Amino acid sequence: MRIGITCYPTYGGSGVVATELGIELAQRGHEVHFITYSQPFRLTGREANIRFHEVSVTNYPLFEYPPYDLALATRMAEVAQNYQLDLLHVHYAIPHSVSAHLAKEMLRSSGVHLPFITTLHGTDITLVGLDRSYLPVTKFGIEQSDGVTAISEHLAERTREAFAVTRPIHVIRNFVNCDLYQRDAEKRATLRPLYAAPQEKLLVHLSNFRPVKRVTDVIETFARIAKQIPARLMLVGDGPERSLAEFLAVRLGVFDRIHFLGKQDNVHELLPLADLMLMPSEMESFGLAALEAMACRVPAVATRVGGVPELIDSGRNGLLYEVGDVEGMAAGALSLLTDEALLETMSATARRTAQDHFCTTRIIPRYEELYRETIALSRVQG
Ligand code: GMT
Repeated sequence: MRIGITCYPTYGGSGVVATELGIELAQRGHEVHFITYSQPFRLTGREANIRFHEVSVTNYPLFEYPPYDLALATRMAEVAQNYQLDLLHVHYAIPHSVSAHLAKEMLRSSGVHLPFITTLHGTDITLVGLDRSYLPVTKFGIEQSDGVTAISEHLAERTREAFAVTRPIHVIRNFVNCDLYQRDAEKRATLRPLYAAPQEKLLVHLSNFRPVKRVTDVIETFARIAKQIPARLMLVGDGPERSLAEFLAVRLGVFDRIHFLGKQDNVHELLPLADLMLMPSEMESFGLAALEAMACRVPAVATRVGGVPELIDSGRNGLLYEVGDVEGMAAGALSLLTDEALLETMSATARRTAQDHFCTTRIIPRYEELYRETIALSRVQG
């Protein structure tokens, strides 16, 4: 198949999922065209079967707000026509589904059919999409899509409720490449000493440091852990809450125990070095960061929100707490970090969960199947 993919190409779970999906599809022999405003950060640009088409927005003094959505629709239509795309798959509803709809209508007048699928990732529904100024257009984009997927049952349900959507929403959960994301004893022995001494436990948090991630709860939890046992924390990512996190780390006396690593492209090399992940988010429609950690045998201490319970079964492959319960999260983390056998069992179960349910080998065929069905149906409907 020839598939166009549009996403936010910079840091963020939806961009990661879209890019990894494109890479996996290309490896399976499909021709993949990324139509985005910059090259997705996990792409090297040298992958076979993948092309990148940049969307550039022309500015003009009259435009206080340059019309990105229109430039995107135009580029989608051009790429679809020039490369005879079978389908467009957009990630994050706003504005991508509306631009895709416009592109589809532009092409229809020249007799070209371009079905499109929208994947909902979370904040496009739970935060941005619910804003009154975006709600009607988000609903419209979802309804005009030829296929809709959501990354968890929770998100599918929220979408049905909030937007009164009656059309089918296919739940296709986040996935991880279990060959890339795994613990390698040799690499761990070489790299772990860069971040922690042998007697120290190593925790990790990975996010875009937005308020919804509650990075300050990561610091509060870690400070309680570091009071009891020798421990260090790797903070991977960057964003608006970083200075607040640094300020709190200084105030709680743990700044020198924390590695602020900023944005990193090689998270599959960093995650396996840790013993435990902290993900105390206010909301997570799935929690891709926890899945990536679990594939590397790193269980997560997380919050019982959104789609997280569809991934973490508390007490078996991780631990779940209420939002803001930093005392509980610290106590839970300590109970694992001070019991080698328990941590080992939970680490193995976390890896097995990733392998049995969320590996690319299980999830990618579901997207391929949906693409085939959608293309076939759109040909019948003309
Ligand atoms: O979490 C973010 O702030 C980024 C956001 C995105 O859309 O880029 O992530 C969402 O999509 C991820 C991939 O599907 C999910 O794993 C995250 O749980 C989801 N984030 C939220 O729902 C807050």
